[in-house]
Amino acid sequence: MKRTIWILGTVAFLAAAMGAMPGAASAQAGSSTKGEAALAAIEARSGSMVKGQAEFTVSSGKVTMTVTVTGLTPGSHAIHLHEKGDCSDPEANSAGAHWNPTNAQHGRWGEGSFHRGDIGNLVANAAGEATLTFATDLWTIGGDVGTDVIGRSVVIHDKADDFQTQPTGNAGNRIGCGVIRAR
Ligand SMILES: [Cu+2]
Ligand SMILES: [Zn+2]
Repeated sequence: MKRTIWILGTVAFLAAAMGAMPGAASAQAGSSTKGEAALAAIEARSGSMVKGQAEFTVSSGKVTMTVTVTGLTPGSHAIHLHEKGDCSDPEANSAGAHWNPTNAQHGRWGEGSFHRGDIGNLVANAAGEATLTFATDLWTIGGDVGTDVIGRSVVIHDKADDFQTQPTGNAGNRIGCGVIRAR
């Protein structure tokens, strides 16, 4: 009897361990992470007044991102997807580098070499408001790890992206950050 209980316990443990493996997790992802929409709530960092959101939807094989932000200084501000879904640091350094699953050079989206997170620049009006709509078939919501935006972060910078300086675009401080979550 004792031995039977031990075996059952081992089976339960193995089942739990397999559930945590990447292969098994993707089979479960249908209900939890593979979806048609995602959202990042953008919060202020580096002492800024930035607030906003980035919404992601899927249509005809493309992901469309719609960003609305307030609290910016008028003018251009770099916006990127960064590799880590972690905005906990006061200066958003926890978000890591630009999302770059293809090991590319930083650049301008759609021209030569560019990171998968190199969205470009937001342009804020005199009231500090900016909106941007961006669509691409290079991203997915819940697809392959090299395309999946879930678990990345949206980062907004103090300065404009110059599309040349490696590996950051010389965009300065990280003034807004939001983790991209399935919804
Ligand atoms: Cu950035
Ligand atoms: Zn980049």
